[in-house]
Amino acid sequence: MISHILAIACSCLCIQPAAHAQTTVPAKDTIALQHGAHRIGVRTDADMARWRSLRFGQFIHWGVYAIPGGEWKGKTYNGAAEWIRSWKELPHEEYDNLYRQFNPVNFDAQQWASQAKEMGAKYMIITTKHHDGFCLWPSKYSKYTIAASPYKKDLLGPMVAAYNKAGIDVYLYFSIIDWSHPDYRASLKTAADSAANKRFQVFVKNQLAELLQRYPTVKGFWFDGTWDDSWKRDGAFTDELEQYLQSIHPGLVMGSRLRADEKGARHFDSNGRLMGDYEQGWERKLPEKIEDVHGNDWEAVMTVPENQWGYNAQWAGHIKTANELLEMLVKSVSLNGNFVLNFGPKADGTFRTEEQQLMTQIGQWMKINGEAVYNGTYAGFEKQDWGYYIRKAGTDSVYMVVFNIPVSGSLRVKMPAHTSLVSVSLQQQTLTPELIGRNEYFIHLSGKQSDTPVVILLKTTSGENKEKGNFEKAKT
Ligand code: FHN
Repeated sequence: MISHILAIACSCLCIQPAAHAQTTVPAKDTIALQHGAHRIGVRTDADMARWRSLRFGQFIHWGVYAIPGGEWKGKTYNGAAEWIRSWKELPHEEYDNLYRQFNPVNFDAQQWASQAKEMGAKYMIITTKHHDGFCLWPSKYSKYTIAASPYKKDLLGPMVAAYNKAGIDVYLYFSIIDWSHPDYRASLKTAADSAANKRFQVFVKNQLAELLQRYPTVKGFWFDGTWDDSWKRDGAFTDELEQYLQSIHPGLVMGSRLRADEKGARHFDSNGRLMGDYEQGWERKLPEKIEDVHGNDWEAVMTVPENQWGYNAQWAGHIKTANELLEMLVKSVSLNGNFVLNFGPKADGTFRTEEQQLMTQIGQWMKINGEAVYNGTYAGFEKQDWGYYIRKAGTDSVYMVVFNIPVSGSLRVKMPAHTSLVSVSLQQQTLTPELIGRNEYFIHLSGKQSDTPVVILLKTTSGENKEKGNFEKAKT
Protein backbone atom coordinates (compact mmCIF):
# COMPACT_ATOMS: atom_id res chain seq x y z
CA MET A 1 0.00 0.00 0.00
CA ILE A 2 1.13 3.51 -0.64
CA SER A 3 0.97 5.64 2.43
CA HIS A 4 0.28 9.01 0.81
CA ILE A 5 -2.78 7.76 -0.98
CA LEU A 6 -4.19 6.18 2.12
CA ALA A 7 -6.95 8.47 3.15
CA ILE A 8 -8.76 7.81 6.36
CA ALA A 9 -12.48 7.58 5.80
CA CYS A 10 -13.52 11.14 6.45
CA SER A 11 -17.28 11.15 6.37
CA CYS A 12 -20.14 8.79 5.85
CA LEU A 13 -20.14 9.89 2.21
CA CYS A 14 -16.57 8.67 1.87
CA ILE A 15 -16.99 5.28 3.48
CA GLN A 16 -19.93 4.14 1.44
CA PRO A 17 -18.84 1.14 -0.59
CA ALA A 18 -18.05 2.40 -4.05
CA ALA A 19 -19.91 0.88 -6.95
CA HIS A 20 -20.08 1.44 -10.66
CA ALA A 21 -23.35 2.86 -11.84
CA GLN A 22 -24.02 -0.43 -13.58
CA THR A 23 -23.09 -2.78 -10.73
CA THR A 24 -24.77 -3.71 -7.50
CA VAL A 25 -23.40 -2.26 -4.28
CA PRO A 26 -22.34 -4.88 -1.78
CA ALA A 27 -23.21 -4.10 1.82
CA LYS A 28 -19.71 -4.83 3.10
CA ASP A 29 -16.45 -6.46 2.15
CA THR A 30 -16.91 -10.16 1.78
CA ILE A 31 -13.93 -11.23 -0.33
CA ALA A 32 -10.33 -11.20 0.88
CA LEU A 33 -8.32 -9.40 -1.80
CA GLN A 34 -4.61 -8.71 -2.06
CA HIS A 35 -4.92 -6.57 -5.16
CA GLY A 36 -8.20 -4.80 -4.59
CA ALA A 37 -8.71 -1.16 -3.55
CA HIS A 38 -6.05 0.13 -1.14
CA ARG A 39 -7.99 3.11 0.06
CA ILE A 40 -11.38 3.84 1.53
CA GLY A 41 -12.89 7.11 0.35
CA VAL A 42 -11.39 9.77 -1.84
CA ARG A 43 -7.73 10.77 -1.94
CA THR A 44 -7.23 13.82 0.27
CA ASP A 45 -3.71 14.93 -0.69
CA ALA A 46 -2.83 18.20 -2.46
CA ASP A 47 -2.19 16.64 -5.90
CA MET A 48 -5.62 15.08 -5.95
CA ALA A 49 -7.24 18.24 -4.56
CA ARG A 50 -5.67 20.12 -7.47
CA TRP A 51 -7.04 17.64 -10.05
CA ARG A 52 -10.45 17.96 -8.44
CA SER A 53 -10.40 21.76 -8.53
CA LEU A 54 -9.55 22.02 -12.26
CA ARG A 55 -12.89 20.60 -13.42
CA PHE A 56 -12.49 21.28 -17.16
CA GLY A 57 -10.01 19.48 -19.39
CA GLN A 58 -9.12 19.16 -23.04
CA PHE A 59 -8.53 15.71 -24.53
CA ILE A 60 -6.43 15.41 -27.67
CA HIS A 61 -6.39 12.31 -29.88
CA TRP A 62 -3.60 12.72 -32.37
CA GLY A 63 -1.60 10.24 -34.36
CA VAL A 64 -1.08 8.79 -37.84
CA TYR A 65 -4.81 7.91 -38.00
CA ALA A 66 -5.32 11.62 -38.71
CA ILE A 67 -3.87 11.00 -42.20
CA PRO A 68 -6.70 8.79 -43.52
CA GLY A 69 -9.14 10.78 -41.35
CA GLY A 70 -11.79 8.04 -41.50
CA GLU A 71 -11.47 7.42 -45.27
CA TRP A 72 -9.45 5.11 -47.41
CA LYS A 73 -9.33 5.06 -51.20
CA GLY A 74 -12.65 6.84 -51.52
CA LYS A 75 -14.46 4.65 -49.00
CA THR A 76 -15.68 5.85 -45.63
CA TYR A 77 -14.95 3.88 -42.47
CA ASN A 78 -17.97 3.50 -40.26
CA GLY A 79 -16.18 3.40 -36.91
CA ALA A 80 -14.14 5.88 -34.89
CA ALA A 81 -11.37 7.34 -37.08
CA GLU A 82 -8.56 6.28 -34.72
CA TRP A 83 -9.67 2.64 -35.15
CA ILE A 84 -9.32 2.64 -38.94
CA ARG A 85 -6.42 0.19 -38.85
CA SER A 86 -8.87 -2.49 -37.74
CA TRP A 87 -10.94 -2.03 -40.94
CA LYS A 88 -10.48 -4.75 -43.55
CA GLU A 89 -10.46 -2.17 -46.36
CA LEU A 90 -7.15 -0.78 -45.11
CA PRO A 91 -4.37 -3.39 -45.21
CA HIS A 92 -2.19 -3.36 -42.09
CA GLU A 93 1.05 -2.94 -44.07
CA GLU A 94 -0.36 0.22 -45.61
CA TYR A 95 -1.51 1.67 -42.30
CA ASP A 96 1.74 0.70 -40.63
CA ASN A 97 3.63 2.74 -43.21
CA LEU A 98 1.55 5.88 -42.90
CA TYR A 99 4.03 7.24 -40.37
CA ARG A 100 6.34 7.84 -43.31
CA GLN A 101 3.92 10.61 -44.34
CA PHE A 102 3.24 11.99 -40.85
CA ASN A 103 4.72 15.46 -41.01
CA PRO A 104 2.76 17.97 -38.91
CA VAL A 105 4.67 21.00 -40.13
CA ASN A 106 1.93 23.34 -38.92
CA PHE A 107 2.01 22.05 -35.35
CA ASP A 108 2.44 25.02 -33.05
CA ALA A 109 2.53 24.02 -29.40
CA GLN A 110 2.09 27.60 -28.18
CA GLN A 111 -0.96 28.06 -30.35
CA TRP A 112 -2.49 24.77 -29.14
CA ALA A 113 -1.90 25.81 -25.55
CA SER A 114 -3.23 29.31 -25.96
CA GLN A 115 -6.47 28.16 -27.62
CA ALA A 116 -6.95 25.59 -24.82
CA LYS A 117 -6.42 28.36 -22.30
CA GLU A 118 -8.84 30.59 -24.16
CA MET A 119 -11.41 27.81 -23.98
CA GLY A 120 -10.94 27.68 -20.22
CA ALA A 121 -9.33 24.23 -19.98
CA LYS A 122 -7.23 23.78 -16.86
CA TYR A 123 -5.76 20.42 -17.86
CA MET A 124 -5.16 18.47 -21.01
CA ILE A 125 -4.75 14.80 -21.84
CA ILE A 126 -2.66 13.87 -24.86
CA THR A 127 -2.53 10.48 -26.58
CA THR A 128 1.14 9.60 -26.22
CA LYS A 129 0.28 6.42 -28.13
CA HIS A 130 -3.07 5.03 -29.14
CA HIS A 131 -3.98 1.41 -29.93
CA ASP A 132 -1.90 1.45 -33.15
CA GLY A 133 1.24 1.84 -31.01
CA PHE A 134 2.62 4.93 -32.77
CA CYS A 135 4.49 7.04 -30.22
CA LEU A 136 4.38 10.83 -30.34
CA TRP A 137 7.70 10.86 -28.50
CA PRO A 138 11.00 9.31 -29.63
CA SER A 139 10.77 6.29 -27.35
CA LYS A 140 13.98 4.31 -27.04
CA TYR A 141 11.87 1.16 -26.67
CA SER A 142 10.14 1.38 -30.06
CA LYS A 143 11.02 2.08 -33.68
CA TYR A 144 7.47 3.11 -34.44
CA THR A 145 7.76 6.69 -33.23
CA ILE A 146 7.76 10.28 -34.35
CA ALA A 147 11.56 10.03 -34.69
CA ALA A 148 11.06 7.73 -37.70
CA SER A 149 8.59 10.11 -39.37
CA PRO A 150 9.58 12.92 -41.73
CA TYR A 151 8.85 15.34 -38.87
CA LYS A 152 11.45 13.59 -36.68
CA LYS A 153 11.07 15.92 -33.68
CA ASP A 154 9.49 15.07 -30.35
CA LEU A 155 5.91 16.35 -30.20
CA LEU A 156 5.29 15.83 -26.50
CA GLY A 157 8.16 17.92 -25.12
CA PRO A 158 7.07 21.21 -26.73
CA MET A 159 3.44 20.39 -25.97
CA VAL A 160 4.01 19.80 -22.27
CA ALA A 161 6.18 22.93 -22.01
CA ALA A 162 3.69 25.15 -23.85
CA TYR A 163 0.65 23.95 -21.92
CA ASN A 164 2.45 24.24 -18.61
CA LYS A 165 3.54 27.75 -19.53
CA ALA A 166 -0.11 28.58 -20.18
CA GLY A 167 -0.93 27.28 -16.67
CA ILE A 168 -2.48 24.03 -17.91
CA ASP A 169 -1.64 20.68 -16.30
CA VAL A 170 -0.75 17.82 -18.63
CA TYR A 171 -1.85 14.19 -18.33
CA LEU A 172 -0.60 11.41 -20.56
CA TYR A 173 -3.02 9.06 -22.29
CA PHE A 174 -1.39 5.65 -22.79
CA SER A 175 -2.99 2.70 -24.54
CA ILE A 176 -2.21 -0.75 -23.21
CA ILE A 177 -3.43 -2.21 -26.49
CA ASP A 178 -0.51 -1.94 -28.91
CA TRP A 179 -1.18 -3.39 -32.36
CA SER A 180 2.39 -2.65 -33.46
CA HIS A 181 4.21 -4.63 -30.80
CA PRO A 182 5.13 -8.26 -31.58
CA ASP A 183 4.59 -9.30 -27.96
CA TYR A 184 1.19 -7.69 -27.53
CA ARG A 185 -1.57 -10.26 -26.94
CA ALA A 186 -5.23 -9.49 -26.26
CA SER A 187 -5.70 -12.95 -24.76
CA LEU A 188 -3.37 -15.69 -23.63
CA LYS A 189 -4.08 -19.06 -25.17
CA THR A 190 -0.66 -20.73 -25.12
CA ALA A 191 2.48 -20.76 -23.01
CA ALA A 192 4.13 -18.77 -25.79
CA ASP A 193 1.42 -16.11 -25.45
CA SER A 194 2.07 -15.91 -21.72
CA ALA A 195 5.79 -15.52 -22.28
CA ALA A 196 5.17 -12.78 -24.86
CA ASN A 197 2.80 -11.04 -22.46
CA LYS A 198 5.48 -11.01 -19.74
CA ARG A 199 7.88 -9.32 -22.16
CA PHE A 200 5.13 -6.89 -23.14
CA GLN A 201 4.58 -5.96 -19.50
CA VAL A 202 8.25 -5.04 -19.20
CA PHE A 203 7.93 -2.92 -22.35
CA VAL A 204 4.89 -1.09 -20.95
CA LYS A 205 6.64 -0.46 -17.66
CA ASN A 206 9.73 0.85 -19.44
CA GLN A 207 7.76 3.19 -21.67
CA LEU A 208 5.82 4.60 -18.75
CA ALA A 209 8.96 5.20 -16.72
CA GLU A 210 10.53 6.78 -19.79
CA LEU A 211 7.60 9.18 -20.16
CA LEU A 212 7.88 10.25 -16.53
CA GLN A 213 11.59 10.70 -16.83
CA ARG A 214 11.29 12.75 -20.04
CA TYR A 215 8.30 14.86 -18.95
CA PRO A 216 8.59 15.22 -15.17
CA THR A 217 5.97 17.97 -14.86
CA VAL A 218 3.10 15.74 -15.95
CA LYS A 219 0.47 15.15 -13.32
CA GLY A 220 -0.79 11.71 -14.19
CA PHE A 221 -1.60 8.98 -16.68
CA TRP A 222 -4.86 8.27 -18.46
CA PHE A 223 -4.86 4.56 -19.29
CA ASP A 224 -6.93 2.95 -21.99
CA GLY A 225 -7.42 -0.48 -23.56
CA THR A 226 -7.19 -2.27 -20.22
CA TRP A 227 -10.25 -4.36 -20.93
CA ASP A 228 -8.13 -7.04 -22.65
CA ASP A 229 -8.24 -10.46 -21.06
CA SER A 230 -4.42 -10.58 -20.94
CA TRP A 231 -4.39 -7.40 -18.82
CA LYS A 232 -7.28 -8.34 -16.55
CA ARG A 233 -5.72 -11.70 -15.82
CA ASP A 234 -2.74 -10.24 -14.03
CA GLY A 235 -4.17 -8.04 -11.31
CA ALA A 236 -0.93 -8.36 -9.33
CA PHE A 237 1.03 -6.80 -12.19
CA THR A 238 -1.42 -3.91 -12.57
CA ASP A 239 -1.22 -3.27 -8.83
CA GLU A 240 2.58 -3.35 -8.82
CA LEU A 241 2.65 -1.08 -11.85
CA GLU A 242 0.49 1.52 -10.15
CA GLN A 243 2.71 1.44 -7.08
CA TYR A 244 5.86 1.56 -9.20
CA LEU A 245 4.67 4.67 -11.04
CA GLN A 246 3.70 6.30 -7.75
CA SER A 247 7.11 5.48 -6.32
CA ILE A 248 8.98 7.25 -9.12
CA HIS A 249 6.55 10.16 -9.37
CA PRO A 250 4.72 10.57 -6.06
CA GLY A 251 1.32 12.21 -6.30
CA LEU A 252 0.48 10.99 -9.82
CA VAL A 253 -3.23 10.90 -10.53
CA MET A 254 -4.43 7.75 -12.30
CA GLY A 255 -8.02 6.73 -12.86
CA SER A 256 -9.80 3.42 -12.56
CA ARG A 257 -8.83 2.16 -16.04
CA LEU A 258 -5.41 0.97 -14.95
CA ARG A 259 -5.98 -1.88 -12.58
CA ALA A 260 -7.79 -5.16 -12.26
CA ASP A 261 -8.02 -7.14 -9.03
CA GLU A 262 -6.91 -10.78 -8.82
CA LYS A 263 -10.36 -11.89 -9.91
CA GLY A 264 -10.29 -9.76 -13.03
CA ALA A 265 -12.72 -7.08 -11.77
CA ARG A 266 -12.01 -3.68 -13.29
CA HIS A 267 -12.74 -0.12 -12.11
CA PHE A 268 -14.28 -1.53 -8.92
CA ASP A 269 -12.77 -4.48 -7.13
CA SER A 270 -14.74 -7.62 -6.34
CA ASN A 271 -16.01 -5.90 -3.19
CA GLY A 272 -17.29 -2.93 -5.16
CA ARG A 273 -14.55 -0.52 -4.06
CA LEU A 274 -13.01 1.89 -6.55
CA MET A 275 -9.48 1.04 -7.69
CA GLY A 276 -7.50 4.11 -8.75
CA ASP A 277 -7.93 7.73 -7.91
CA TYR A 278 -11.18 8.49 -9.68
CA GLU A 279 -13.87 6.65 -11.60
CA GLN A 280 -12.88 6.62 -15.24
CA GLY A 281 -15.87 4.80 -16.70
CA TRP A 282 -17.89 7.85 -17.73
CA GLU A 283 -17.14 7.88 -21.42
CA ARG A 284 -19.66 9.72 -23.61
CA LYS A 285 -22.20 9.53 -20.81
CA LEU A 286 -22.84 11.35 -17.54
CA PRO A 287 -24.36 10.34 -14.23
CA GLU A 288 -27.89 11.60 -13.59
CA LYS A 289 -27.76 12.17 -9.87
CA ILE A 290 -25.29 12.40 -7.02
CA GLU A 291 -26.10 8.88 -5.82
CA ASP A 292 -24.73 7.50 -9.13
CA VAL A 293 -21.18 8.50 -8.20
CA HIS A 294 -21.14 6.94 -4.73
CA GLY A 295 -18.96 9.60 -3.16
CA ASN A 296 -16.08 8.95 -5.58
CA ASP A 297 -14.13 11.40 -7.65
CA TRP A 298 -14.95 10.90 -11.32
CA GLU A 299 -14.33 12.31 -14.76
CA ALA A 300 -16.35 12.23 -17.97
CA VAL A 301 -14.72 12.30 -21.40
CA MET A 302 -16.81 13.51 -24.32
CA THR A 303 -16.62 13.65 -28.09
CA VAL A 304 -18.07 16.44 -30.23
CA PRO A 305 -19.70 14.07 -32.74
CA GLU A 306 -21.16 10.78 -31.56
CA ASN A 307 -18.01 8.65 -31.32
CA GLN A 308 -15.04 10.21 -33.09
CA TRP A 309 -11.86 10.89 -31.15
CA GLY A 310 -9.16 11.13 -33.81
CA TYR A 311 -9.57 13.42 -36.83
CA ASN A 312 -12.40 12.34 -39.13
CA ALA A 313 -12.76 14.42 -42.29
CA GLN A 314 -16.49 13.65 -42.47
CA TRP A 315 -18.13 14.27 -39.16
CA ALA A 316 -21.51 12.58 -39.34
CA GLY A 317 -24.64 12.53 -37.21
CA HIS A 318 -25.36 15.00 -34.46
CA ILE A 319 -22.60 17.48 -33.73
CA LYS A 320 -22.81 18.86 -30.21
CA THR A 321 -23.14 22.61 -29.82
CA ALA A 322 -21.23 24.80 -27.39
CA ASN A 323 -24.35 25.13 -25.22
CA GLU A 324 -24.83 21.35 -25.08
CA LEU A 325 -21.21 20.86 -24.12
CA LEU A 326 -21.39 23.61 -21.51
CA GLU A 327 -24.42 21.89 -20.05
CA MET A 328 -22.47 18.64 -19.80
CA LEU A 329 -19.58 20.46 -18.15
CA VAL A 330 -21.85 22.19 -15.65
CA LYS A 331 -23.82 19.03 -14.92
CA SER A 332 -20.58 17.14 -14.28
CA VAL A 333 -19.31 19.74 -11.85
CA SER A 334 -22.69 19.89 -10.11
CA LEU A 335 -22.25 16.17 -9.45
CA ASN A 336 -18.65 16.47 -8.19
CA GLY A 337 -17.03 15.43 -11.47
CA ASN A 338 -14.54 16.71 -14.03
CA PHE A 339 -15.43 17.08 -17.69
CA VAL A 340 -12.97 16.59 -20.53
CA LEU A 341 -13.79 17.57 -24.10
CA ASN A 342 -12.05 15.81 -26.97
CA PHE A 343 -10.43 17.32 -30.06
CA GLY A 344 -8.87 15.48 -33.01
CA PRO A 345 -6.32 17.66 -34.81
CA LYS A 346 -5.52 17.11 -38.48
CA ALA A 347 -2.33 15.40 -39.61
CA ASP A 348 -0.70 18.74 -40.41
CA GLY A 349 -1.08 19.89 -36.80
CA THR A 350 -4.03 22.27 -37.25
CA PHE A 351 -7.57 22.04 -35.87
CA ARG A 352 -10.69 21.89 -38.00
CA THR A 353 -12.77 25.06 -38.12
CA GLU A 354 -15.70 23.53 -36.20
CA GLU A 355 -13.44 22.67 -33.27
CA GLN A 356 -11.84 26.11 -33.28
CA GLN A 357 -15.26 27.72 -33.21
CA LEU A 358 -16.39 25.52 -30.33
CA MET A 359 -13.29 26.40 -28.34
CA THR A 360 -13.96 30.09 -28.93
CA GLN A 361 -17.65 29.88 -28.02
CA ILE A 362 -17.05 27.83 -24.89
CA GLY A 363 -14.21 30.17 -23.94
CA GLN A 364 -16.39 33.26 -24.30
CA TRP A 365 -18.80 31.85 -21.73
CA MET A 366 -16.07 30.52 -19.47
CA LYS A 367 -14.30 33.87 -19.39
CA ILE A 368 -17.35 35.46 -17.78
CA ASN A 369 -18.71 32.49 -15.85
CA GLY A 370 -15.78 30.14 -15.25
CA GLU A 371 -15.75 31.03 -11.56
CA ALA A 372 -18.91 28.92 -11.22
CA VAL A 373 -17.05 25.90 -12.64
CA TYR A 374 -13.54 25.88 -11.21
CA ASN A 375 -13.33 24.39 -7.76
CA GLY A 376 -17.06 23.70 -7.98
CA THR A 377 -18.77 20.91 -6.07
CA TYR A 378 -22.16 19.39 -5.44
CA ALA A 379 -24.24 22.05 -3.67
CA GLY A 380 -26.70 19.94 -1.70
CA PHE A 381 -29.74 21.79 -3.12
CA GLU A 382 -32.82 20.05 -4.53
CA LYS A 383 -32.40 19.95 -8.32
CA GLN A 384 -34.77 22.15 -10.34
CA ASP A 385 -35.73 21.95 -14.01
CA TRP A 386 -34.06 25.26 -14.92
CA GLY A 387 -30.53 23.84 -14.55
CA TYR A 388 -27.83 23.07 -11.99
CA TYR A 389 -26.47 24.29 -8.68
CA ILE A 390 -22.72 24.38 -8.08
CA ARG A 391 -21.14 25.24 -4.74
CA LYS A 392 -17.72 26.87 -4.67
CA ALA A 393 -15.84 24.28 -2.62
CA GLY A 394 -15.82 24.99 1.08
CA THR A 395 -17.86 28.23 0.84
CA ASP A 396 -21.40 29.56 1.23
CA SER A 397 -21.45 30.68 -2.41
CA VAL A 398 -23.74 28.66 -4.63
CA TYR A 399 -24.12 29.27 -8.35
CA MET A 400 -27.32 28.59 -10.24
CA VAL A 401 -26.44 27.81 -13.85
CA VAL A 402 -29.65 28.29 -15.78
CA PHE A 403 -30.12 26.47 -19.09
CA ASN A 404 -33.92 26.54 -19.30
CA ILE A 405 -35.64 29.76 -18.33
CA PRO A 406 -39.32 28.91 -17.74
CA VAL A 407 -41.94 30.89 -19.68
CA SER A 408 -42.92 32.49 -16.37
CA GLY A 409 -39.35 33.73 -15.99
CA SER A 410 -39.46 32.55 -12.37
CA LEU A 411 -36.78 30.20 -11.08
CA ARG A 412 -37.68 28.12 -8.07
CA VAL A 413 -35.07 27.81 -5.32
CA LYS A 414 -35.66 25.52 -2.35
CA MET A 415 -33.09 26.15 0.30
CA PRO A 416 -31.69 23.08 2.04
CA ALA A 417 -32.53 22.58 5.71
CA HIS A 418 -30.73 24.90 8.14
CA THR A 419 -29.53 27.15 5.33
CA SER A 420 -30.83 30.59 4.59
CA LEU A 421 -30.48 32.91 1.66
CA VAL A 422 -28.47 36.08 2.19
CA SER A 423 -28.35 37.62 -1.28
CA VAL A 424 -28.90 36.95 -4.97
CA SER A 425 -26.98 38.51 -7.83
CA LEU A 426 -26.60 38.26 -11.57
CA GLN A 427 -23.29 39.70 -12.72
CA GLN A 428 -22.92 42.22 -9.89
CA GLN A 429 -26.59 43.20 -10.22
CA THR A 430 -28.60 42.46 -7.08
CA LEU A 431 -31.87 40.58 -7.58
CA THR A 432 -34.70 40.51 -5.08
CA PRO A 433 -35.99 37.00 -4.46
CA GLU A 434 -39.65 36.48 -3.64
CA LEU A 435 -40.39 34.24 -0.66
CA ILE A 436 -43.05 31.79 -1.85
CA GLY A 437 -42.94 29.07 0.79
CA ARG A 438 -41.01 28.02 3.87
CA ASN A 439 -37.42 28.81 2.86
CA GLU A 440 -38.46 28.61 -0.77
CA TYR A 441 -38.13 31.42 -3.31
CA PHE A 442 -38.78 32.55 -6.83
CA ILE A 443 -36.02 34.44 -8.55
CA HIS A 444 -37.69 36.43 -11.31
CA LEU A 445 -35.86 36.72 -14.59
CA SER A 446 -38.67 38.28 -16.61
CA GLY A 447 -37.36 39.73 -19.83
CA LYS A 448 -33.92 38.21 -19.31
CA GLN A 449 -33.86 35.61 -22.09
CA SER A 450 -30.40 34.53 -23.12
CA ASP A 451 -28.61 32.59 -25.85
CA THR A 452 -26.16 31.16 -23.35
CA PRO A 453 -26.52 29.77 -19.82
CA VAL A 454 -27.22 32.41 -17.19
CA VAL A 455 -25.31 32.30 -13.91
CA ILE A 456 -26.84 33.59 -10.69
CA LEU A 457 -24.88 33.76 -7.47
CA LEU A 458 -26.58 32.89 -4.19
CA LYS A 459 -24.87 33.88 -0.99
CA THR A 460 -26.12 31.65 1.75
CA THR A 461 -25.51 31.16 5.43
CA SER A 462 -26.03 28.27 7.76
CA GLY A 463 -28.85 28.66 10.23
CA GLU A 464 -32.60 29.02 10.13
CA ASN A 465 -34.27 31.51 7.83
CA LYS A 466 -35.49 34.54 9.80
CA GLU A 467 -37.77 35.59 6.94
CA LYS A 468 -40.59 33.29 8.06
CA GLY A 469 -43.61 34.39 5.99
CA ASN A 470 -47.06 33.16 6.77
CA PHE A 471 -47.36 29.68 5.36
CA GLU A 472 -49.67 27.02 6.61
CA LYS A 473 -49.30 23.37 5.71
CA ALA A 474 -52.43 21.91 4.08
CA LYS A 475 -54.29 19.33 6.14
CA THR A 476 -55.09 16.41 3.89
O1 FHN B 1 -10.88 2.71 -28.06
C1 FHN B 1 -10.67 3.93 -27.43
C2 FHN B 1 -11.14 5.09 -28.24
O2 FHN B 1 -10.51 5.09 -29.49
C3 FHN B 1 -10.82 6.37 -27.50
O3 FHN B 1 -9.43 6.49 -27.30
C4 FHN B 1 -11.50 6.35 -26.16
C5 FHN B 1 -11.23 7.56 -25.28
O4 FHN B 1 -11.73 7.37 -24.03
N1 FHN B 1 -11.05 5.19 -25.39
C6 FHN B 1 -11.24 3.91 -26.04
C7 FHN B 1 -12.62 3.43 -25.90
O5 FHN B 1 -13.00 3.42 -24.57
